[in-house]
Amino acid sequence: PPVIRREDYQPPAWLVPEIALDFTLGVDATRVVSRLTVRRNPHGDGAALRLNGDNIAPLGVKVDGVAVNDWRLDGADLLIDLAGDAHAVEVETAVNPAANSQLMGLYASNGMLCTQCEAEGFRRITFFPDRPDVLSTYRVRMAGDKAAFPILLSNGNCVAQGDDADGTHWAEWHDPWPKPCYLFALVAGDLVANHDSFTTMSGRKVDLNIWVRPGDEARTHHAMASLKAAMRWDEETFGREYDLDLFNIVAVSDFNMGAMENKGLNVFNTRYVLADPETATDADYDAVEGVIGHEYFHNWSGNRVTCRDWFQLSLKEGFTVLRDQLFSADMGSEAVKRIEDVRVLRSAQFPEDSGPLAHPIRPDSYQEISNFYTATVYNKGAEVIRMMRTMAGPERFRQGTDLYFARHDGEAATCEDFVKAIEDGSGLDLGRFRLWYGQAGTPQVKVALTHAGTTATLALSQAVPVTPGQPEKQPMPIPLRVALFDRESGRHGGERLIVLDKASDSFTFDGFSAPPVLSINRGFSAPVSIEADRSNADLVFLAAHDDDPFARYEAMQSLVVRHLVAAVGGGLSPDDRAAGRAAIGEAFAAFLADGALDDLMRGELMILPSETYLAEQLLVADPGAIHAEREALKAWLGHALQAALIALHDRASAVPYSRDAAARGARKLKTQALIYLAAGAPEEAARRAIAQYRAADNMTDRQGALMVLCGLAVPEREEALADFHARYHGNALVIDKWFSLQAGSLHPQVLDHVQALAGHPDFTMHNPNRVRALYMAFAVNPKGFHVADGEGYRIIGDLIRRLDPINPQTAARFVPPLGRWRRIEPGRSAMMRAELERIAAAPSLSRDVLEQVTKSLG
Ligand code: HT7
Ligand code: ZN
Repeated sequence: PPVIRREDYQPPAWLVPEIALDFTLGVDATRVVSRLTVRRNPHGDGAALRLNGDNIAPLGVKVDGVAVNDWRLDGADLLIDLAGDAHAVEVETAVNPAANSQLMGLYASNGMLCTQCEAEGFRRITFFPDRPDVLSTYRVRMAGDKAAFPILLSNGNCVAQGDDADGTHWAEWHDPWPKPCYLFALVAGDLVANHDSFTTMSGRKVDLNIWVRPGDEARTHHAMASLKAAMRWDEETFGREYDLDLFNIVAVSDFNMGAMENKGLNVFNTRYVLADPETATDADYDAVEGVIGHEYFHNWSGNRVTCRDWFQLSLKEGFTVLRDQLFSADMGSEAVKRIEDVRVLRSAQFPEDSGPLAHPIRPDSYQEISNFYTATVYNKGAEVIRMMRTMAGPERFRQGTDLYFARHDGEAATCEDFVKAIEDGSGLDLGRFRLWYGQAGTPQVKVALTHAGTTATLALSQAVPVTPGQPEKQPMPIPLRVALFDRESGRHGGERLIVLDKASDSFTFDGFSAPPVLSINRGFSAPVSIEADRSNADLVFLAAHDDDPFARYEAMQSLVVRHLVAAVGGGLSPDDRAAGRAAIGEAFAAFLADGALDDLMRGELMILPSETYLAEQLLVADPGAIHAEREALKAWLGHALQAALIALHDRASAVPYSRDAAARGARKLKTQALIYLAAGAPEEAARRAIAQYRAADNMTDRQGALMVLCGLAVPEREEALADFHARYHGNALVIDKWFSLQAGSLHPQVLDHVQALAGHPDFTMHNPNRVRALYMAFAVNPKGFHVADGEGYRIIGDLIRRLDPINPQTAARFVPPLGRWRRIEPGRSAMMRAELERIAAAPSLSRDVLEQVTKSLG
């Protein structure tokens, strides 16, 4: 497949200021007439009008009202030579939504019609310059059977509608804001809405609708509350006001990603809309709030200011992730949110950055853009902008974002435009900082603290690892929030922000009569790996005393990582092992009993570093050994702290259900306590888990208990699984949980379970949520995926081959777990590679899977 390169960017030869679309809707056949007003771009290269297409054919072409035949196809694109500088071009196409299993373009989902156009889906509907720097105003007319499609929606405002005598009806929509075609949307179906309204800061009333299938309305209240909170928050925090009189959200059950920010008509995976206590966990509620916020915030960061080309994807995604992270932090616990965000970064982005698919947040080339909707572009992208905010401070950062929005409103901008606006608005010098956009790899920072007289000296050095296509790296500015603690008082004299902008540097701190304890990268101020030679005693001290909650969590994680990495490497004597466990146990006991901690934070501190993150710490990892050592530590803690864990479980179980922080904290603790008891005292855990399951009046408790039972070979497991399936039969999102819990379990027969579930009548390869529920839960379950005989790799390899012809985008997302082979011990590594080769040898692979597999083997 051709490689698209950032450096080859050329402005479009033709602009399309206006487009009118006319849809005659049908599930099996939809006709589309598209009328474009085209204007030659004075900055273009004078070439023919290129209208991209994919899997469509032109049924008729007119130029200035006259049918023409002198168009030609170049691959899937339609080329028309036009003599003048301005023309009206009309093209007719037909599509079959029911046959669209890729879920890109116009497709059918449960009898409803909907679109997904980002990144390149619009070209599967009609011929158009499908690139984000061509902005048009849209007028959309759609007509269809009123009984099948009582609701007809598109972007902007509904300007006219009517009924026809033959049982069809029609609607016309107009969006006054010029937009790229990836933000176009159309929805037609039998939907009901939760209606509400919001008055903006300038006093304009906006009608809000969340559209769902009949019967689901009662589960939309949290989404609506989140939307209104997001609208207010963006006004208060970023000065951004909504700009239409109507905002529609539609929930669909067949969707490739989480949601889509189409102008005025967001389309959501049902997963991020529907929530009630009976069917959604606390984590599900948080995800709904976060994704509703994310898509809403795109109205400015993405829609009003869009991307010049897809290499700039992080311009909208990195910035919008940062905005949704700050929003969620403000809605709940800032500390817990930061810990969760860093956990996602470490488990999803760090492995990407150290593997064969590593790419900068602004990639230089791609074959299939869908493969670049990655944790790097999204989450590391957010971290990079967060660093600018940390260095500028929130007020000066806001001056930068104000300038960015003012300068580029209505434009298709670049990452460089963003950095320049932050630089000009905030007064920061971001000269070398721009390297963060172009260099892949997680910087490794080595830290040594020495002490002489009353001065402590912090010596730092950095190295950015080699990544594919980038053999040499330059040092980057790394902002580190640092505090030095006095051991006696347990306090520090103020935090300092230092910026390491060279390969190595040192910083001095005065006024210490004794060696202080170092707290560094507080709040995870930079997305780097820190290697600091700190004693267990120092880490236990920080886990107990650090006033930065993230640093407290980090000290705990470091203590465990260090112990487990040494244990896996075989470098621990029995005495060292006992000492390591004792230190961890001491820190655990301290925070379990710490009355000053809230339970949400206590629950975070209880979560051990993931096996993926532990594997990241090793050049070559043995997943079996990592799993065994981590489980052994859990068992030791579960046994050693049994009494405290039981007391915790009892205390938390007495808290009645509510959505407040204390009750959510209690629910989090209940499941955490069960996890440790399951490892150290399985009979006690099984007793408590089934009791928790039976007594549950909410999904958090029920799912937590079932998760623990799923990992135990006890009869209560079957009872709970059968009950859960019967209770929620027909509720797709909850049945997804039923699949995931089994596929992600610690049960010794997890592979057999996955294979049996693939043949379950509720399983289908055509619903991405269901595929992910079974197979992604399995692919990220190290116990199952890395089983020593390679069967886990075969399961995922087979899935990729079978799913690729149906839904290549989703299939390609399963390649990265196999792509880790270079960092895995030789036996498993060879089997992972062999599986990739088997996929590569398949007769016809999509561009999506081919790119990921070739790069993973390369
Ligand atoms: N901007 C949206 C991206 C998206 C997407 C991309 C490729 C294929 C399907 C997709 N659905 C949504 C989502 C977001 O980041 O807000
Ligand atoms: Zn986004």
